[in-house]
Amino acid sequence: MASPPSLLSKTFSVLVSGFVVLNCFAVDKFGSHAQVITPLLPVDEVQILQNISNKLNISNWAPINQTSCNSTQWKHTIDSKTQSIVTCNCTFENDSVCHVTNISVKGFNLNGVLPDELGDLPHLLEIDLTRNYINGTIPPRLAQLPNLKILSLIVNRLTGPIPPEIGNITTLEELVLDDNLLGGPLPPDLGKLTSLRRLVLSSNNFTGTIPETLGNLKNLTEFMIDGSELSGKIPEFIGNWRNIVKLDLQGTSMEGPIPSNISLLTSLKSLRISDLNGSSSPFPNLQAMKSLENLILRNCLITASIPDYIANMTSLNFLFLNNNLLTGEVPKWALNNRQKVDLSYNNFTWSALEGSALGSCQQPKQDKNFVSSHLSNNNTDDWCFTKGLPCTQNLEYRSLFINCGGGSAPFNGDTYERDSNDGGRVSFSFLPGKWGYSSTGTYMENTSVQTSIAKNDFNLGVTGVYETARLAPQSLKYYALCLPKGKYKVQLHFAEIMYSNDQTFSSLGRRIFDISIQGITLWKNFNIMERAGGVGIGIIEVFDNIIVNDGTLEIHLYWAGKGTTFVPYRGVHGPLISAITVTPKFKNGSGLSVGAVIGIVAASCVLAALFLLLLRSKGYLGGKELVDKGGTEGISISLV
Ligand SMILES: *[C@@H]1O[C@H](CO)[C@@H](O)[C@H](O)[C@H]1NC(C)=O
Ligand SMILES: *[C@@H]1O[C@H](CO)[C@@H](O)[C@H](O)[C@H]1NC(C)=O
Ligand SMILES: *[C@@H]1O[C@H](CO)[C@@H](O)[C@H](O)[C@H]1NC(C)=O
Ligand SMILES: *[C@@H]1O[C@H](CO)[C@@H](O)[C@H](O)[C@H]1NC(C)=O
Ligand SMILES: *[C@@H]1O[C@H](CO)[C@@H](O)[C@H](O)[C@H]1NC(C)=O
Ligand SMILES: *[C@@H]1O[C@H](CO)[C@@H](O)[C@H](O)[C@H]1NC(C)=O
Ligand SMILES: *[C@@H]1O[C@H](CO)[C@@H](O)[C@H](O)[C@H]1NC(C)=O
Ligand SMILES: *[C@@H]1O[C@H](CO)[C@@H](O)[C@H](O)[C@H]1NC(C)=O
Ligand SMILES: *[C@@H]1O[C@H](CO)[C@@H](O)[C@H](O)[C@H]1NC(C)=O
Ligand SMILES: *[C@@H]1O[C@H](CO)[C@@H](O)[C@H](O)[C@H]1NC(C)=O
Ligand SMILES: *[C@@H]1O[C@H](CO)[C@@H](O)[C@H](O)[C@H]1NC(C)=O
Ligand SMILES: CC(=O)N[C@H]1CO[C@H](CO)[C@@H](O)[C@@H]1O
Repeated sequence: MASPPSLLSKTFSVLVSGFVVLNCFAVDKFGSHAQVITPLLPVDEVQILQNISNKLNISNWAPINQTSCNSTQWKHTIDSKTQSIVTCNCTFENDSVCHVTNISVKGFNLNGVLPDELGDLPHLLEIDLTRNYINGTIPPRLAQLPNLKILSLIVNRLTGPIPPEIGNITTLEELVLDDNLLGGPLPPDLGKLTSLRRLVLSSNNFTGTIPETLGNLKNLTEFMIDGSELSGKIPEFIGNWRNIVKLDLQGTSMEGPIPSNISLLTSLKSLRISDLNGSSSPFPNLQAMKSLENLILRNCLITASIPDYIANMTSLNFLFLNNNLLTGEVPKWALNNRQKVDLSYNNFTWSALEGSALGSCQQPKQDKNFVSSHLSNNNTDDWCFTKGLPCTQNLEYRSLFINCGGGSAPFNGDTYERDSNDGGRVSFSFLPGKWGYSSTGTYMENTSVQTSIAKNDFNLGVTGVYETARLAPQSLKYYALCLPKGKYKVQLHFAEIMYSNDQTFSSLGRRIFDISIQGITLWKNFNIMERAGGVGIGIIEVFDNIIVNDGTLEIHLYWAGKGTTFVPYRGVHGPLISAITVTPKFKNGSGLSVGAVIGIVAASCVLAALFLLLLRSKGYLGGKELVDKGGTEGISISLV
């Protein structure tokens, strides 16, 4: 990947934008000879722009003067994601006066502070400062802008709340603030923004409940609040949003059930809800959503069979209903069509039709994942489609070394096995009787990024097993299979290798996922960079005394919607792991006298896990003193 452009770079290519938005030169209609008048920016506007430029640390606008509207300095386009364009409307006062209408500086790594002075340019229609390194807070003074339509501040370092004053910009059509560090409750004043079409607040730290007033936003087409701490029930008033096309509620702290009036949202093309708390719910009524393209209801406690009408949704491309309590049989159409289907981790019953129709455990069907989706089945070859992945071979005493995402590699005196299968969409892979993984989800926002292998794009100095890693968009489960009963030590090796180590937007990634082993959540909101103290640093998380009872050891890394999703490009999120070590804590054949101990150990495991979570929530375990930055040996967490 090319290094991000620098404003100072000498090789900076300056392109004069092909579309001329301005009419900066007007013809004097009354002169006998046409005379060219240069329309000018008012002097005070020049000063305001100078101050904005200083505060944002924009070097390529200079020099700013009254003729800047007609300056090449104001039109740099490198590519669609990297451009700095300021446009003016020069038709004021008989085409003699210009005012700035659009400020769009995207992908330039601006490292200044968001300036109040943006509120002093009353003709502004658009402020777009996507993908920079800007800090500060959202200025309440923006509420002075009587015409603003678009405020887009995606991927920056902004903190603080959304000021209630923003609710006074009633012309606003797009408020797009995802991938920042904004927090606090959402102001009820946002309900006054009745022209709003896009409200995108994902990947921030908002708290509280969604204000009732948002039910007034009848023109909304997009509402996204993934990965925030927003809680409460999913509000009934979403039924008011009859124009909504895209509704994203993944990884919040909200509760089900999904309100029944979701059935009214007939324009929906993309519905994505995940990780609901609360009680189980029936399948929401989606019958009228004829245009649905993406349907993701993941980990939503849905107890029902899949309704037949889904088969009639001809535009449906993604059907991900994994990690629910779905019952009945897997519908035939889900096995045969061209949709991407993930029904893994459910409670389906086996039907005589299935078997080969599901694919086989060694040869997955393209774009389908049915791992662990059935309560039982009658065919030992189909073991991986049954809950718990029962061992159908002999139990075998052994250790396991996996180089996730890489080839076979020696490391710390052991040989780590190859795990370099990058089938892209192939979502599971098993060596029967040995080990395997199942990956769910898709990088939906960026269909070109479908790799499941992380690349060290920024040339971070990582070595050994840390050079490569396996990635998953949502959930990654590794299984050690057919292990004898007993206690095992699990070591998980991590190094963040997808973000840069500099002061650019590519360094602003926050990869956050949960770690569970044997179904017990041992880390919520695990962040490799935070634990290791930076990018490109290997750490090992050690989990001692993991109990295997029924042959299978399950390591689950799970993206619950938290963290950034647009750094360094759209779609990057989800668990990443470099290597896995599993070693038995007993000697081969040394009499597995663990039986009696298991109950006690299991109980203390739960207690220890709860204790750990408590410590984490109190901040005691977040400290860097536990992390050895110097080497690859990291902290050790002992469960018992
Ligand atoms: C620009 O900033 C300077 C220094 O902070 C300040 O004195 C001046 O009033 C500002 N001008 C405008 C037009 O905001
Ligand atoms: C402005 O940005 C340049 C590099 O882009 C940096 O060297 C300089 O320190 C920044 N200035 C301020 C005041 O932050
Ligand atoms: C404004 O700046 C441009 C360079 O961008 C320069 O060519 C022009 O002479 C300046 N105009 C005035 C009035 O200073
Ligand atoms: C420029 O401003 C005038 C007056 O507000 C408005 O009528 C016109 O549509 C604007 N032109 C453009 C291209 O936005
Ligand atoms: C913005 O970040 C700079 C360092 O990059 C820091 O010096 C400054 O205090 C921060 N300003 C605000 C308002 O957070
Ligand atoms: C919004 O505007 C109204 C009337 O213009 C004003 O009374 C109110 O104080 C403003 N609210 C905020 C939060 O600025
Ligand atoms: C809502 O959208 C419609 C159709 O685009 C438009 O006519 C109407 O003015 C919008 N309402 C508001 C309050 O902006
Ligand atoms: C999110 O907010 C909570 C408190 O509301 C705070 O403890 C936490 O540090 C914040 N996280 C981030 C990433 O800002
Ligand atoms: C699906 O469409 C077919 C043909 O249009 C129709 O006969 C059938 O009733 C529909 N099924 C459901 C469950 O809506
Ligand atoms: C689903 O299966 C799990 C066991 O895997 C069981 O505990 C649960 O009761 C089942 N739920 C339903 C609704 O069948
Ligand atoms: C599975 O086996 C049981 C008992 O052996 C039998 O009753 C049942 O019909 C079989 N189910 C299927 C789907 O073959
Ligand atoms: C940079 C820029 O837009 N320059 C334009 C200024 O106006 C003259 C006359 O209309 C154009 O020829 C330039 O291209």
